[in-house]
Amino acid sequence: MLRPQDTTTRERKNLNGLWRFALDPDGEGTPAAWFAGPLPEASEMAVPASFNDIAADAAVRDYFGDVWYQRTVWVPRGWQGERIVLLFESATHRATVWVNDTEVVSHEGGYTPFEADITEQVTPGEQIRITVRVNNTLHWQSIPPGVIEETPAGPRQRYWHDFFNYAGIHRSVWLYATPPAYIADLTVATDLDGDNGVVSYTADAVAQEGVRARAVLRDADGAEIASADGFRGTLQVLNVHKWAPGDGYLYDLELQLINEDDVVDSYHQSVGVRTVKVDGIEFLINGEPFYFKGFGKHEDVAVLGKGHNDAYLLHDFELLKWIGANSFRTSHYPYAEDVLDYADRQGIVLIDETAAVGLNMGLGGGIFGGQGYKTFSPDTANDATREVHAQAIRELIARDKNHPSVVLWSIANEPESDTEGAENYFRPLFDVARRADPTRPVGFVNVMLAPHGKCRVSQFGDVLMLNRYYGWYVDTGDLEAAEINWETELRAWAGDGKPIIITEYGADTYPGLHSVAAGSPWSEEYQVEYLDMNHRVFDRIDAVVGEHVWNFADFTTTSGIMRVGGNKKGAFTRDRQPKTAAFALRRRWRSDL
Ligand code: BDP
Repeated sequence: MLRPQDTTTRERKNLNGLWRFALDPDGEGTPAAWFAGPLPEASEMAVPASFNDIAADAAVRDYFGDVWYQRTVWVPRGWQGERIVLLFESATHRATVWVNDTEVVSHEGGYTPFEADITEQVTPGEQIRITVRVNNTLHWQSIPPGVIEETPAGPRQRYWHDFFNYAGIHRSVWLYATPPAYIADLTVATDLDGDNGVVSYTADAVAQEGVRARAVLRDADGAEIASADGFRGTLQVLNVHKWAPGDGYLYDLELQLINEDDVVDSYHQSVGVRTVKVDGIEFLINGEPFYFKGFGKHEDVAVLGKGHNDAYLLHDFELLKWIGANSFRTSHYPYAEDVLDYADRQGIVLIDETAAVGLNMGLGGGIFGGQGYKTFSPDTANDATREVHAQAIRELIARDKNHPSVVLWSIANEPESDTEGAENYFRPLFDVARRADPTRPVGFVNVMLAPHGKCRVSQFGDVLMLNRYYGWYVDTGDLEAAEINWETELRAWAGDGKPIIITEYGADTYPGLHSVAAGSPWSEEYQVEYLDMNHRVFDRIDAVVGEHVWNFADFTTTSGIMRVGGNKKGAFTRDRQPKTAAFALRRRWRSDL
């Protein structure tokens, strides 16, 4: 599936704005066919946004089940004879869509796009009604998982990940048109050959008889520098300007479908020419050792929840630049595609993660209240869950494969990984990722409960990604003990001979809480002492090739005795003001100051 764009042969219409909206707590909408007419008793809802925090109403905020979105739209009258497609960049966690009275598509998974060819359902120049049933319930066969538990006060949604279950239509919705013969997919891979670059491409087309393909590569100034004929081919880039961390130089690859001498479809793909390789304990970008400096982030802001917002996108990247970060992880789900496009242009490096978070009942007991479930079993995370997980990996890679910023796939965050069930669950998922993308390393993020010697899944990864909280969840307030214990564990991992990225380390910090007493958890001073201790350990171990502080900014979670208005491990507050630790990180990461 290609992202909609305007080209000489394509046109798109953005459907963001206010949609009609209704909760459906009694599940009436489907039997009563709410799609067949105006939504009854509808209010209005912003798209893109999470619906949870828009209304000042706990019943909306904590709602789970079906919600309905609806709007009408005029199909542009110039689209006669074109193929017309309706695309959602995401709907969390699943959706079914109707155009007028006809169901056109259903999709599982809250963070990847889906589309429907609606050419047969529409007439250019006429109005259509689009109705979407979004469902945000988490269960054992969703990624991420959850359960509905009966309580004396009624059913409650429980889940085991540490961020709020924001839901709704979080990203753009598009109506777009292509010619009937169209480019359906395009994959690029790049390599370096001395001073020159190599761009290989493969295209799929739904083509009419006699249509041929041509690829034209242009530099950032628009000058044509190479071209090739065919649905697959290789282009040489003399004296290539490489894509590199901090230098988001992009070429433009235009793929054309040509009938006789007419270009019948044209699609543009930006291309960053770079290589990624793991070699021993090194993580190489363009053959040079790369050290990850940055954060695990979240898509999480006031009012919008997980709704994409361009102003926050730019501001967050400005703060990354200010603090000297060169990378982040899209914890704990695929982010909006605008984020990846911008990372490409900014030369920010990404670890790209699926929404497989909370597959760990060991953690459920300690932090989020006793659960009493077994993670992997026929009744809990099972073969059907793994198939949904596999599909989430395929869809992530299909969507993000052409982004030079993405250098590493993370197929899960902190799953149970010290049992036979975990080993059996994960082994084939690594194969799924490698088949979908043979060009990038693959890993998963290991949890403290599965330390070196116990973890049975890290053997499958090209890179070790570790989340550790020595000095926070263990050795709380005792950084001397934490330093010894952390270094001991890390040295054991270093013995595996793979590069290690510390994908999480962090301490909750209440902004404005200060203490002159060393070792005072929650204070701004303790966050700095805690980070300093971690950095001393990392700097002593060669295999450590990256440090991602948890978290870039404070974020919203479910309520609980461990959370004070959310998770407060941010270097920045939720409204992006720096804590003292932000200045400490800036001093460490900015070599130019
Ligand atoms: C890890 C999780 C992350 C949490 C973090 C924490 O990967 O989602 O928010 O720890 O406890 O367990 O702050």
